[in-house]
Amino acid sequence: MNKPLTCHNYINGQWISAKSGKSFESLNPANGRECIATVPLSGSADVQAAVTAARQAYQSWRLVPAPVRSEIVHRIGEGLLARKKELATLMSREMGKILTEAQGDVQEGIDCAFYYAGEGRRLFGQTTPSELGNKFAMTLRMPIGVAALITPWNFPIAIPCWKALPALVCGNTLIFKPAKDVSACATLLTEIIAEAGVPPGVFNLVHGSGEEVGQSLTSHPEVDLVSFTGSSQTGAEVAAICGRSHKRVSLEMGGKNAQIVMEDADLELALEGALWGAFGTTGQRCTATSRLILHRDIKADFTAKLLDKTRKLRLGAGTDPHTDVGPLVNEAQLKRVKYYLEVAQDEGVTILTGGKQAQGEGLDQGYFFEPTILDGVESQMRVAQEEIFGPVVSLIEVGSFEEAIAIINDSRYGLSSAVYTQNVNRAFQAMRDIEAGITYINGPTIGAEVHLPFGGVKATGNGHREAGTAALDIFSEWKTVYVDFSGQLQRAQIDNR
Ligand code: UN1
Repeated sequence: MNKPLTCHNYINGQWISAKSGKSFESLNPANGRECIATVPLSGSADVQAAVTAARQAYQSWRLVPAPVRSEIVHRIGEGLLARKKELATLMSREMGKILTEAQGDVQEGIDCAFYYAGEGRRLFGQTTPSELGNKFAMTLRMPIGVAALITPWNFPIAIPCWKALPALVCGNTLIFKPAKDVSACATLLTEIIAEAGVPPGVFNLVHGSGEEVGQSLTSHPEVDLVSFTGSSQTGAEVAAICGRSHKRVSLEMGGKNAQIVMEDADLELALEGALWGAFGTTGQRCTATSRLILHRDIKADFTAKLLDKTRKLRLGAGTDPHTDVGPLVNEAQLKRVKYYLEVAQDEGVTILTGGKQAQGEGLDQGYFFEPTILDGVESQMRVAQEEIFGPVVSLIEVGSFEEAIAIINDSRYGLSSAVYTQNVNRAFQAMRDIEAGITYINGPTIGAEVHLPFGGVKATGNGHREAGTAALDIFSEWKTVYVDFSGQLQRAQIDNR
């Protein structure tokens, strides 16, 4: 076991403890007895210090030319690249995902940095003719101010980067509140951001709970924008608080993503996709496949093969290179997944494989759950409607493409979706008719790239998209500018008529 790290808050360019002097521990989910880090348990006084610093720094940061701001973002990318292995290993120890996926998570942050570094030299607005002579019209992207970034534990580097890097390029100053389970990863990320040359107060880190730190950021009158990724339930509360004080709020919430496999699909490809989509990251992605909608003609064959592949998945610590599926992130998640297995039994579904906490050598001290396949699931059942966030996938049988589309849309969520078919007409109908922010044709529900918009419809989002140029619309505000060089009063809609 390595010696636990000591984490600090990062406020106004200083690494400091919580004002309360209290701390909590971040534990290894593969071995709950290993403490990864001790972390400041912050409260509203720490939030206040961070907001004051961010508010003050905003006055100069907003005036730094965007191409200069983006050079710092480029250096953040270089820092992430140089420390990719170190970050990935720490992530694997701290939240359990397997090493290759942890490296992918860091890579997503690197991609994001290099993408938004370029954006600093674009940040395009529009120029457009005025309806009046000798008058010029254009739009400019303006920063919003102080932004709070509240992020989850499942993508400890990628998701904070999706938020922080476009926000910095746009000229905002930030307060980062990571999930408690990934405090050490957040600290290392902050170290890299600080070393890249972000001026004091521009990027602040406050560790602690959602109830304390999250709540106090969301309700703080000097915070102008909240960008939140987490559950739909918490997102609704965040939005309600922000709504009352006219804060901009961007929400990325739950999913109940499905993969359709039609009778004409390339079955081997669909199988690989299902396995990766359902059990990659132990099912703990917002984009994870939690429903498999299978055409009845291929269902038996597909299910038998899926079962065979699922049973071969090796559980273990994410840091072990032989592991396919790591632990759940903490005890609460383990309880949640166990609870849904009770629900499944009450609903009368068949557990084809898995269904319980995993036992065995190397597994007893961790939060391991067996990869689970539920059969005989009907669309209205709770296991087909509610987000489980674990290695559990439900099989739903359909008799036609139309029925498959109806079932995929029978959800309060709408993040990711996938359709496996060789029929081009069906593929295009699916692109048009599926109610989701993301649709994959012949690919799994996971695997979004940083230069395209990411987000969902219905209870998944509130109309915003992260990543790509879409993120700039979260972190900047349009200013419309008219320049009249006629030297006289010109009245729009009235003169020249
Ligand atoms: C998430 O689970 O919140 O598309 C993010 C994917 C990843 C990002 C997932 N690139 O699965």
